[in-house]
Amino acid sequence: MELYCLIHFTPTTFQNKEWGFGDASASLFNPPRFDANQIAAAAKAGGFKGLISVAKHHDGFCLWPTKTTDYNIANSPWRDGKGNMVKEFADAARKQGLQFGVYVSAWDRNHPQYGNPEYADAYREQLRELYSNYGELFTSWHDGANGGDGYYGGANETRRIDRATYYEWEEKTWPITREMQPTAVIFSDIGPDVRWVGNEKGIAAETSWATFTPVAPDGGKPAPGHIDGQFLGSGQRDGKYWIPAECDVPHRPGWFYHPEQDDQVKTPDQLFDLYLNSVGRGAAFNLGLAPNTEGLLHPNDVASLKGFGEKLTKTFAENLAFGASFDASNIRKGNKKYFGPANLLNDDRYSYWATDDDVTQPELIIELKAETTFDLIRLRENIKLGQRLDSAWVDVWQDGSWQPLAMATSIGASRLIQLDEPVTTERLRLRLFAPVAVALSDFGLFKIAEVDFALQGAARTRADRSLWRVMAGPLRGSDPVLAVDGKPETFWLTNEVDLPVPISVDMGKLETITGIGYLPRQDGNPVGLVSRYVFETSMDGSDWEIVTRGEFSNIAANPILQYVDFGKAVQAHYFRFSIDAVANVTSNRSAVSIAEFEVYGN
Ligand code: FUL
Repeated sequence: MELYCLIHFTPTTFQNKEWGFGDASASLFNPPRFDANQIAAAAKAGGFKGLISVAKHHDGFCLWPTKTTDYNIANSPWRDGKGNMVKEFADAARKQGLQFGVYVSAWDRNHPQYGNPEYADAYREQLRELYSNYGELFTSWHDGANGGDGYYGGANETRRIDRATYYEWEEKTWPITREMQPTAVIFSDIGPDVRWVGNEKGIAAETSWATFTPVAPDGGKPAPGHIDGQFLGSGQRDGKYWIPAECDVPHRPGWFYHPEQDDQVKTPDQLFDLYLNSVGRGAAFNLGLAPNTEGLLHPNDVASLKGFGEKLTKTFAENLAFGASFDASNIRKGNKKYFGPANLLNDDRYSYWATDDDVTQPELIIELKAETTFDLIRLRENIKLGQRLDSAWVDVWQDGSWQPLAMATSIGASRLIQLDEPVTTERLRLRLFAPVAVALSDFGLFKIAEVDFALQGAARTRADRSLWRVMAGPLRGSDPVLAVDGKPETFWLTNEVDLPVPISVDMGKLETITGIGYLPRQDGNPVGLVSRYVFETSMDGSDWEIVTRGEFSNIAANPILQYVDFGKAVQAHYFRFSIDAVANVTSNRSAVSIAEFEVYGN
């Protein structure tokens, strides 16, 4: 399918949070203008082929009237408690000709029995309900976040589970999917059908294999949220199972709608780059859509999806290689009809050019019908016969000899190679390298189309940092000034210290503050990512007042700028940001890091 969308919408949206704690009243959930058709039509315009409803996120609120918990849509005021949002999404998807799937978070921060066998049974019952009443599903999506603090029916505590055994994925849970939705692919960190690519940036590795052997960090049995992630992005050439990757990435910085991110919606060009780095590397592209509190996608999101769809349609409207003649160094059994290179130009992804078994490094000379300008090359293997190609090289005929133009590794279901600049030529050569006979289904040349697009909305005003003086106690580690130097690539990092760790700033003048921003380190290293904090202000540097405290959820998987809006203006001369907890660290000793810390005014 290559392209589909994932919709995050729960009471969490109405709290302007990323991860709901599980304690939001169901009465919050009342989007006055909710329209599943607006969302499905926008996805369709973007060229997407399926919709996945987050039927339940970590907060535990069920968007359908379930028998398994009272924390569900029937107890919200929306449609007078008679609504079923999963149903509305499913119907809207089908009306647009899109397939439909469900995401049901295994972690449930509301359920009183979370951690006990009763909850694991209830979770399976939730899957049964969703597998029964919404037609054929194309996917059942399981994320890896599991266990931690939550409301848990009022207990307000931290609950850890054994990720390898608690849900009995293979023994009890996935067999339900196989039985009730046999054509749905199961997505999770470990597959078994489609694997997480290991980041939430929308990018697969440059060399990317569909074959993969999942193992737990301790070398034992893996499970969602319990996997050695080092090969998630690239897969493994000698992997034991066929588990291609899916790249999930939100359209906005966060998965849920936050009004302050209205001007940070990814543009059509950015989406196209992600398309090249996901679909163009043989993976699927799953784009997160976030309805606002009205129950609609913001106009920026709608416009960007439309622009992306136009860019895809225009770019791929015509394969510029059509009409080319081919000269292949070998054709399997000499049978041109079944195995000849003319098959490269039809739309059938399973008709192909193949070589004899002992020809593993064939060449193809391509004479285009006229001089042609292109900046994108597409290669596809007949993926039913596996991912055979180690690499492909494209050369161009120039001044009487072949000059290397482009190359790619691990071709797979689809490989898109963008050139640094457009090239004009009439004559090309393709060289393929595989350990076995090749089975190439597609050769395409395209010119990337331009589309007009402008985001609406003004950016926030950042407070001036030139007078700031930073104090962070007598800690070893890098200079805390790096946290406020305006350079996202540098960061303050301490040695292991007792939490909480405060960093305080004398702003040098009186400021009016309406929000703060924490940018986690951007080098990909997960050490020291702040997950809980307290923010205080002061007029004199000795009397402090708490303005806000909270959690930066999902920071390890998606380390983006964390913006906190106070919903009011606060006057201060000093502020103190205390780091209470760090992602993936359970003890109260840890290193902490900050790439940038900002305060915002009106
Ligand atoms: C993650 C979750 O923790 C995020 O909130 C989001 O739902 C993403 C798609 O999966 O694991």
